[in-house]
Amino acid sequence: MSVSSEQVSNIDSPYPDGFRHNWTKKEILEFFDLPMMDLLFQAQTVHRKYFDPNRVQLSQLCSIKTGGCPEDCKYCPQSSRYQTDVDAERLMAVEKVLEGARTAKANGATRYCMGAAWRSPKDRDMAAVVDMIKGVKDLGLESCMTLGMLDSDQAATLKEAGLDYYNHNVDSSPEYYKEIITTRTYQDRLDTLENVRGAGLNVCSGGIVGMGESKADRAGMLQTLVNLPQHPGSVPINMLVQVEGTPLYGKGQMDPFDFIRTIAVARILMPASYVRLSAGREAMSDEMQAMCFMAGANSIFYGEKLLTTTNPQQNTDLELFARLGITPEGQ
Ligand code: SAM
Ligand code: DTB
Ligand code: SF4
Repeated sequence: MSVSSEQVSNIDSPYPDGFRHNWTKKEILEFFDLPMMDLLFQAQTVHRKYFDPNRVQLSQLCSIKTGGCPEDCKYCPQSSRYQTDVDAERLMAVEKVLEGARTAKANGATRYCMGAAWRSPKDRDMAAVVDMIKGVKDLGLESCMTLGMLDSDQAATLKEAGLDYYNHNVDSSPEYYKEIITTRTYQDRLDTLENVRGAGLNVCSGGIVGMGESKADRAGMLQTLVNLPQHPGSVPINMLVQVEGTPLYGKGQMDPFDFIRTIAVARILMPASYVRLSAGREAMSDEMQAMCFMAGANSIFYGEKLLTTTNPQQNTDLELFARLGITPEGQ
């Protein structure tokens, strides 16, 4: 079975991007079932049409409000329902957040992603959040926030403040999602994405693999993302970071090739989107990461910390880039 890369775009597409937004699960599974080398070749071919294959974008995370979250996401160390090492903290002071942004810029990141362990932002938090966005923008960095569910007024406020991207992941397939989170529905997530799009913000949305889901679930997650009215500009693909105390701790490790396949299929389906090799890189070998870049990943989280867990040292990443001949975007 071979699938031509021409199938990803369609000149008759009613969508302004010219891409397809009507993929069936069966079609997506056909990509997953390709021999690995054929899949990688197709993904590289698509990737090279839209991007320089030797450039990777660097995003730096900052946890502006850590822990104490009322939600029950079974993967998350920040939920107050699980006993983890994460202590609940208050919203960080704006100046502290901007200090982190200056360091991120000095280290070569081009996007600063601020995350809060909230179900959704409260009115009382919005003034500080707006100041953070303005400050990051003044530094000439792209700004991204992930604060939980947003209504359309909140999305408009963030847009007005100058926010570039809003991250809200679908996390898994509609079916498997119910096994992972019960305190908000899949539809709630889609509604937030609609509010974000409606406000004119760029969407960053992806999910997590390695939570015990099936291949069909991975296909279903990508199906949700690709069939949105607009492909998300950024698609973070996280490999579950297993944190002691969370219900998903102790799940068997997934086959690394299945992770790489997910990246490759995301690349083929959403040719012009940034596909981010996100959480979980510390558990990956250099060779696995290189295969992810070959599969079309062109963005990473950079810096020693994700939100609450560790990420590879900057020097380690820069050495890997040098060995692969990869140049960070903006340099
Ligand atoms: N609280 C907000 C929300 O959930 O919408 C924003 C922050 S939340 C930590 C952002 C995303 O991080 C989650 O949707 C999930 O995809 C990812 N994430 C959280 N914990 C993770 C873990 N242990 N491994 C991999 N990804 C994780
Ligand atoms: C995303 O998709 N992954 C990031 C970001 N968006 C907010 C978060 C990863 C969190 C990993 C676990 C932790 O450090 O707490
Ligand atoms: Fe809360 Fe977000 Fe963690 Fe879910 S993923 S428990 S909403 S911080």
